[in-house]
This record gives sequence, C-alpha cells and structure tokens, in this order.
Amino acid sequence: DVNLAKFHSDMGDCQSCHVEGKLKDINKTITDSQTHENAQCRDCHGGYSELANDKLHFDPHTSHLGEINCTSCHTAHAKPELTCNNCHNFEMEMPFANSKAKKKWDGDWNQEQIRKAIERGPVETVDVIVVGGGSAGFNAAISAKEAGANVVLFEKAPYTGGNSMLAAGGINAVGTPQQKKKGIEDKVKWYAEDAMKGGRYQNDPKLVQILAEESAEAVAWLESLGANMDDLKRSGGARVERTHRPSGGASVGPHIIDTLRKAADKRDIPVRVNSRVEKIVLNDDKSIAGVVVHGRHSGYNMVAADSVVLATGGYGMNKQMVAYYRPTMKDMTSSNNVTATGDGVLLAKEIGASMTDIDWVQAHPTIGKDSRILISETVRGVGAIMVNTDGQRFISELTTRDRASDAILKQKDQYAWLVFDEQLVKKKKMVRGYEHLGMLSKANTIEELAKITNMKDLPKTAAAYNKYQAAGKDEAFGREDMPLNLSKPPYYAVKVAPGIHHTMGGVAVDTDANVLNLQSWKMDGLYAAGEVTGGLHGYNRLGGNAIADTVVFGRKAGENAAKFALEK
Ligand code: FAD
Ligand code: MEZ
Repeated sequence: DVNLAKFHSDMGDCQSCHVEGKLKDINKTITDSQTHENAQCRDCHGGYSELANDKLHFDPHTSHLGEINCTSCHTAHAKPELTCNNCHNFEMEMPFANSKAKKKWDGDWNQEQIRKAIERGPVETVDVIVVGGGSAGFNAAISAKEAGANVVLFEKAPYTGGNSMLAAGGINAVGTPQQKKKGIEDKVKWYAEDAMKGGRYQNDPKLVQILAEESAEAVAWLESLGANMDDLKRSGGARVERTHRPSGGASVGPHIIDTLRKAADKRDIPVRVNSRVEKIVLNDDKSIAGVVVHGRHSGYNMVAADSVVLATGGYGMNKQMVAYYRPTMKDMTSSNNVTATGDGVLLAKEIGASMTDIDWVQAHPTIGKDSRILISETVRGVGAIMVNTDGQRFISELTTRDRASDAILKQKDQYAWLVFDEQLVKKKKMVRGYEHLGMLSKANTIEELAKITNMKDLPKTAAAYNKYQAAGKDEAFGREDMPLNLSKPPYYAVKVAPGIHHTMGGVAVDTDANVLNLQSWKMDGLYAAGEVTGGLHGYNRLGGNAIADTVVFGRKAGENAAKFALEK
C-alpha cells in the first residue's frame, strides 16, 4: 500500500522525515510530540502561512485550530484522517487520506501496561505534572513555572486546545478598564448574584465569590501574555455587558489558546501531545507519586511528581457517561471537542476523590440544527431574535440556557430559528463563519426570508419587535436589552436546536483548587481546575463563566501545586 511514509521513503529514505541512524535508533528518537518529524514537514513544505490557499473554500491551514502539528492530520504510516471532520463534514482532498473517517483519541486503558510501568518506576521526575492542554491546563502550567516549579504538560490529543479552543463568546469579568471605558457600571456582588441565580443557587458560593473577585485580574493576566480582550457584550443571565473578547468580535477560544501556546513556549514548558495520562499513582501514605502516561511512541511510562493538576475538561463527548449520569440527554448532539471524554473524572474517582453535581449537564439552546456547530450566544446578545417554525417569538432571547433549551424543546419539531440582519453581521465577525459553512438562509426582505424558511408570521413578529426596540421595552417577553432592530437587508436566519454543551459537575475542589476526598479532606498534591471540576456553576452555567473559571482556578491550581511541591 502506498502511504505518506512510503511516498517519502521512495523519494529519499526514512531520514527525510526521521533523524539519521539505523531503523532501531530512529524508533528511539521519535518523541511522542514528533517534534523532529514536524520540523521536517515544515522545512520542506513551508509553514502554515506558506501553505495557505485562498482558492480553497475551507482551508485547513488557516483554521481555528491554529498552527498545530502537521502530523495531527498527515499521519504517515497509517491512513491520514481530517481532524476538521470530527465536527464538520468537509469534502476535502488530502494526500493518501480517508476523507470520511472520524478521528477518535480514545482507546482502552491497558491496566496490565499501567501496572508494569509502575513496577518499573519513574523514567522522569518533575515538580508538577499538568494533565490536559486546554485553557485551565495552560494557565496552570504557566503559573506553576512562574512560581519556580519544574513542570510538564501532557495532552492526549495530537494538538492542544480542547473545548477551550472552541470557545466563541468570551470571558466574563467585572471591573475591567474595558467596562470603565464603555461606562458600564458593574459590581463583584452583581457578578456573583447573576452566577448564583443562573445556577439556581446550587453553586458553591465561596467558589463563585473568588471567580467574581479575580475575574478582572484574569483578563489582565491574559492581556499580559499578549491577548486582546477589547470587545464587550452581554451574555444570557448577566445584568450588564461583562463578556470580553477580541476586538471585532472574533471567537475568544482560538485567540486565547494561541496566546497560551506561545506563552508556554516562551517559558520553555514541555508540552507533550499524543500523551494520555491513564493513572494517578499514589505512595503508600496516599501522597501523590506521579502519573502513568501512555505516549503514542514511548508507550506506558511512569513520571514522578509531588503535585498533579487535573485539567482534562468535561465529559460532553463521552456517550456512556452522559447515558449514565444524564440519560435524557444521551441522544443529543454536542458542541464539544472529541477530546471531552471525562478522563479526569475517572482518574480522580479511582483514587478516592469526591464528585460534586456530577449529573448536571448543560444543553446549549443554539447548536446549528443537525450539526455540531455552536451558534454563539453572542448572536442573541448582540441583537438576534429567536422564533419558532411559524416565525413567532416564544421567550426572551436573553434568558438562561436551561430555560431557552426547555422552551425550544416545547416548540413544534423541537427547533427554532435565529433571525438577524446585516447590522449584526457587521458587528460580529464570527457570523461570516456560519455563512461560510453554508448554515444561513439569506434574503433581501423579511417577507422573502419568511417565504424561503416557511415562517409565515415572521414579518408580523419583526414589525412588533422593531416597535418594542424603538420604545426600549419588550412588551412580549421582557427582553432586557435590544441593541438592534431588524431593518437593514440582507436578512438572515439560522436553524438551531439544543445540544450538550457543558458538564457542570465533576471533581470536588476547595477554594485553593485542591481536590477533595470522600470525607471532604483535601488530597495533598492533587489539584483540579476547569470543566473537570464541579461546584462553581451550580445547575446551569452562565455564558462566559467557563473561560473565566479556567483562568482564575487554572492559575490557582498551578501556583498551589508549585508551592506544595517546592515546600515538600
Ligand atoms: P478543555 O479546554 O476541554 O481542555 C482539556 C484538555 O485535556 C483537552 O485538550 C483534552 O484532550 C485533554 N485531556 C483529556 N483527558 C486527558 C488525559 N487523560 N491525558 C492528557 N490529556 C487529556 N465558555 C466560556 O466561558 N465562553 C465561551 O465563549 C465558550 N464558548 C464555548 C463554545 C463551545 C463550542 C464549547 C464546546 C464550549 C464553550 N465554552 C465557553 C466552554 C469552555 O470552552 C470550556 O468549558 C472550557 O474551555 C474548558 O476548559 P478546560 O481547560 O477545563 O478543558
Ligand atoms: O460560555 C459559553 O459557553 C458561551 C459564551 C458560548 C456561546 O454561546 O458563545
């Protein structure tokens, strides 16, 4: 069979990709991250900017994944698979590829290999191990390093980013210079109250208070690393504009992950992809001994450390876990990255960690119908209206996600439309992305849009909404903020339905990001942050609070993990 490896070796030899030496030596030099091999790809073919091709409708080299390893898609000895098609259905040519295949990062955890790795003992020792390369993991790793620790980050996928890389709307913060500049009055108390109300008062108030108090510092920290968070908008359940994102309204996730990747690189933090942690190892006295990591090439090995930070994200893409914890949602689509398989919950449970609210799963009301693409809440926040299949509004567009999702599921055919006009498209760069993906219906008049979408009452609804907007009072559903009317053609509509978006429950933690055991005692040396944890968001997370969580508690986890290891 001709594959990418054979094609290259026919032109030269194995050394065109691998380091010089005999085959057995070559095998020893391939790192799990395939650093040398990827540098070779770039040497011969150029970087992503050189490979960018503006003639392609979908150009994988300019995607929201950023500059990831070439080998994330172009595997050489096996059939390459398009990473993009984990979420999309692109018809794309790729050399030697199986364009329809969906990638799956998970396999079985081999208990026998894990046992042997522990028996052999550690191959490496560091102060802090961070498990997971999303926003929480990067923030933890950078903070641990800045606190003086020797740190390594393991990421199971061939690229970092996780769900964080998909974040669209923004990060919530109160008391920022951005809010001041726009004259927005906000208070830590209001932020905390909104989060508690959104979470149906099931949140841990101590965690919420910290999130609110340290949110502005979180934005400042991201900016200090090079991020731009200059745009502001309002999210569902928030009483004021406090969701920060890059200027122009670009998606927040790719920007943050790009910033964090560069910051980690600048600090020489080893970020090892293709490296799945499959066990947290304890000493006889139950203190942390390290982890067993399953590397793509290196196999099973134990790495020792006094502190471990779990930042493995949620379980929104683990069908079995969803079916077990939240059976009513088991057949729903999900906006999540394929990496969100709940590994951290399994790893922590196995060594006696306690779980909080583990069965609380959030449905996001507006995932593109029959797709995995999130239509960001900011589309409603910036001004879109939401209507049913007849074109009638049925709830305030700015209500919380659980309420909006429930309301959609009560409509005919259990889906809805978001309707907006050109004014909104001008304000929100990401809407162009939905158009590019072919998700939008478009017309020059509201009547024409009503006709092509079969929404008979849309013209009447739009006229009434415009009246409420001009008067500044939504007499139908009490929407608190109506930044735009529907008056500037072309007009657009996108079909949306609820899908699994966030797992609010997870590993129990205290305010220092320490993991708690079944007796609610902290487990010395074990920390967790981000979507793997439970307690902060209560029954329903507000938009923009997850990224804030990953930065505030990711940093705390990293700092405390470093302190613990260095003081031991
Ligand atoms: P992730 O970013 O998911 O990272 C976890 C990483 O751990 C992954 O890379 C994974 O591969 C790795 N990993 C898992 N198991 C292992 C293992 N065993 N070994 C090694 N590595 C492992 N929130 C907001 O606040 N604002 C938004 O605008 C927003 N938009 C969103 C849009 C979408 C489409 C989605 C899906 C979510 C959005 N969220 C948003 C939620 C938010 O993005 C996530 O909750 C948050 O980013 C989770 O960050 P994390 O670091 O905890 O996990
Ligand atoms: O916090 C989120 O999940 C969020 C803001 C998502 C979105 O709709 O953009």
